[in-house]
Amino acid sequence: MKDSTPQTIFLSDYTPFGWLIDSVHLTFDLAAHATRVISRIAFRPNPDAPAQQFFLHGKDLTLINARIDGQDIQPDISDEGLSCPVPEGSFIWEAEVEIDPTNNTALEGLYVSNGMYCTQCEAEGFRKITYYPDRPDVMAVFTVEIKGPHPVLLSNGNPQTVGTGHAIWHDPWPKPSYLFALVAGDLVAHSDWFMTASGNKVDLNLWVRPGDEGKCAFGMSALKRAMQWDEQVYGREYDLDVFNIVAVDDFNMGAMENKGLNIFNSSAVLASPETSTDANFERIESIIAHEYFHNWTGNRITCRDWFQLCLKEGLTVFRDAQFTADIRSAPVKRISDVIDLRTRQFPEDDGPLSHPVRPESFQEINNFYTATVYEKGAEVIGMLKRLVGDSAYAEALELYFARYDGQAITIEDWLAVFEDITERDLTQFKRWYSQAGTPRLSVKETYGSGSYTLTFTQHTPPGSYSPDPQPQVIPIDVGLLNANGDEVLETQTLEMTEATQSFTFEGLASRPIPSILRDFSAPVILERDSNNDERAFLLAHDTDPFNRWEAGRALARETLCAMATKGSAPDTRYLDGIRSVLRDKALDPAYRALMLELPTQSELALFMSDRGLTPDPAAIYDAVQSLKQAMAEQLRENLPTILDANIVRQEYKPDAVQSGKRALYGAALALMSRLDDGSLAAMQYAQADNMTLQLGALSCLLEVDKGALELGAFYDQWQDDRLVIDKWFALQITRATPDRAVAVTRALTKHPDFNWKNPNRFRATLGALTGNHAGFHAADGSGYELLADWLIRLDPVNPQTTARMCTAFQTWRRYDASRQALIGAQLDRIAATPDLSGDVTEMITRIKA
Ligand code: 0A1
Ligand code: ZN
Repeated sequence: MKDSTPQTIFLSDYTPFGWLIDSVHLTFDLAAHATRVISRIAFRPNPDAPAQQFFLHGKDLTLINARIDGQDIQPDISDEGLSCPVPEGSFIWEAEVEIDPTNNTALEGLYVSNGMYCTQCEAEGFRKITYYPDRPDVMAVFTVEIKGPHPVLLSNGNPQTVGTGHAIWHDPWPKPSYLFALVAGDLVAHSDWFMTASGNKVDLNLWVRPGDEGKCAFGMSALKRAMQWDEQVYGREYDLDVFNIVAVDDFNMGAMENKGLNIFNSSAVLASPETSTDANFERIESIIAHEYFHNWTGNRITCRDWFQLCLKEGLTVFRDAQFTADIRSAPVKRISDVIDLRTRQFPEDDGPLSHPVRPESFQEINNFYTATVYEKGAEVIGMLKRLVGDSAYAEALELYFARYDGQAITIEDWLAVFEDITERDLTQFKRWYSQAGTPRLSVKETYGSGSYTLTFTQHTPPGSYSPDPQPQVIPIDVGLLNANGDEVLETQTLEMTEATQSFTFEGLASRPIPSILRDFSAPVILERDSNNDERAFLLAHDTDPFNRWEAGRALARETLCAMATKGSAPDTRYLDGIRSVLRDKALDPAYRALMLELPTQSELALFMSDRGLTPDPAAIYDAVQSLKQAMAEQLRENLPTILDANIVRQEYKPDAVQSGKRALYGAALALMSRLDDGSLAAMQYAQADNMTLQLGALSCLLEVDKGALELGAFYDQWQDDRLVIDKWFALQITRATPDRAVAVTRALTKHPDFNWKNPNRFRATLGALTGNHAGFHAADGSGYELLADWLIRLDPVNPQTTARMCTAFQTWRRYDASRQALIGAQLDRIAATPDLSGDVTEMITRIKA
């Protein structure tokens, strides 16, 4: 169905809604194609709002009847909602609408997935359920009655009456409509309980399809650990008698924090050692924590409008990262987050989709659930904490919860608690929220008679959002080492506020070696003209684990760039340095595994274009392959020992210790496969009793062009497990050589299991192609064409997932003229598609701009 022409909405146009809501009563009579929703809403005038016409959002609804104070009315109905005259004081609104959940393939509003009814209302899905002021600043207490022939009927809050066929739920906490949820189906629960610090017993249920009961234990344990952590670290307790989580197979995102009833993509909650990798377990743990933490940062305190999305998302990502760092390894988590930031956020901030952490205009809010809002939003909070210190941060958060509980607020309100606690002026710091683009930070140094000066210059490339970027406040963590590798200056946070600024350190016996931007203290690109000797020195000696890893990464980037552009040989300083780190048994295996990982090919492409070079995807791919081969040769003598020391013989546990060993084992196995033609990997594949090893071994085999038999056997073994088959789809594409990636993807789109309307399967296939850098950028444009074909096909079914996947084209201006022309042609073809959704129209328009 065609969306109406997209309209641009501006932050500066914010006006409060003219009414407050005292209560909402909803009755759902569930039916596959004709669900009836009856609403009864008590409105009263909002004394703080300007006079306005009464307007309720509503989309794709059939209005059966509407009444005000018991009198039938005939409202004016448009594509976006309805309006009508209303009494001057309080009044009761009643309406009955009909909706068709079965034909709701967009997975927004009320829809059916595998026979189960479920909802997704963030950001603006509630308006597809009934007429309502569907905006986050309208908070209300909901009572929900559900009628339907299902054994399990769930909604937000606490149950009042619950049974097959009928249930009533009451949520005592006022909430915006985007946090509404309803689930009905034939589900089974994995149940447990949690005692809060103040002694309230909370029933915990993880609801799944029959057959998935065996995949719940880990999610439940993660939930309990998150609940305890939020009490201990943030003093936040849970506030209802029950907490329900439901797993659904068809879901556009990872999960959703609906009050008391979180709904999860099954890939983000179901886990077992046989079917899930260590990375899956860790992701599940962090998503469960993330959604749970939203109960305070998002639900109790919510956003005034969608421009403030980072208020809840940046803070909640920051909190879930703290949780993972606390219960696993802090340096490993930090490094993984920076890799992720560079892979997803830096390219976004560097291209046509660049926007500030708090955007000031949008057409479709669903297009702003981005790495900038989430991950850069979390980085901004990390900088704030670094600048004010841990105890001021803790005090500010206490004040935040006390002052704003039950309110819908803005970034200004958030910053106000920091200003009040610290008496700092955060006006300049606020630019992190309003300015787009990644700052480049360059460094010069001078040394003489014991005095050492670092001079920093910051520069943010102008973009359409920020044509004239101003200097930002950048916390730069610095430590100094002497030539023996001893630390002569412990980490200090330098606070840079000017475009160019110098910092001097006195009393040094010799010229130090600086370790700059320790712990990645700010989301910037450090442009340091240091040489590879200095990088090799820091790789060997830096006392900051992040910067030690970063030195290796920088060396890898340099050598790969030289290999790809000049045909240079691999830098021996890199190979020697990596070998020393790898042999250092004092270092955590997970950390050593990260050291063996090479920069992603898209990271290298950004790195090259930052230096004014045009990245050649095929040359980058070849460079990565040769460097991996050189690493394998270099480590030939060491690999057997490393493999032997890191094989896990105990019963499988998805904890940090075991998964770190498996990560190092897997990285070593990949190198070994280049020396033994995959024979050890084949043996490990045959013996594997957990998915980490099974999939890891299969990946090693495919990478050396082996594993055809194993690939077939894997399918036969797992054909009934949809989440494992997603991995089977994705791995073949990820591991395909650039010349075969498009053909492999095309063949898989013809596979009987390619259920393309399921977002997970679509992403496992087309998403995997976009992640195969050289394959997607095949010089003949076939990757672009295949993706465009499928985006055009998916758009009428699921515009939101289609729009997200358009981001694969965002970096197009980086590449050569021929590739730009090929991508441009596909963008034009998508744009010319009749009845293109508003979501995709906005994305394509921005990408082409
Ligand atoms: N708030 C959720 C993510 C989410 C956002 C949008 C959705 O539909 C458009 C669904 C989920 C989170 O941060 O986890
Ligand atoms: Zn979130």
